[in-house]
Amino acid sequence: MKEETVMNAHTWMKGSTVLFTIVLLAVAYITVPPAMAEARVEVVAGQFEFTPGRITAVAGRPLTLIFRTADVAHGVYIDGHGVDVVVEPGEEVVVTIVPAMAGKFKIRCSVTCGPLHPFMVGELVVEEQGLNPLFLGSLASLIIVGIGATAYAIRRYPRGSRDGET
Ligand SMILES: [Cu+2]
Repeated sequence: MKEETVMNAHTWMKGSTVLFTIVLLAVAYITVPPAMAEARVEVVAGQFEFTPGRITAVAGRPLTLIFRTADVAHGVYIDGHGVDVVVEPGEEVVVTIVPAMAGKFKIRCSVTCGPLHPFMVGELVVEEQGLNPLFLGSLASLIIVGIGATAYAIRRYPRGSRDGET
């Protein structure tokens, strides 16, 4: 009878721990989506390059680009992202994109700005969004708790003892 009470308490504890972890998992997954804060990058267009020449982004995460020119008017055309703007001296052009998929996309100057204009090419590198670390942490703790609870239950209540045979 006493044994049974202990086992019930243990089973309840195990159950609630697993339940708690599942709730934590769900909350982490819902409240912290991979597309977290928006990223901002300032880009200066000049003869005959973009600075930085390579912009990294994460798929699904908004990226705000702030363009300026260091000299004459330049254009900014980003392959596959519908960006086609002209940046005049003294102006600031702000564009927000949400890259849909991972890959490398060319950034070209679309205004003839001088002899080396055709070589004025930059790159947008979009990376795959990784799994949320909080989600992975919750998943790991769920597995550890599960294995621990099972191992403990097997040791504590070997086959047969549950029927009161001891
Ligand atoms: Cu240019």
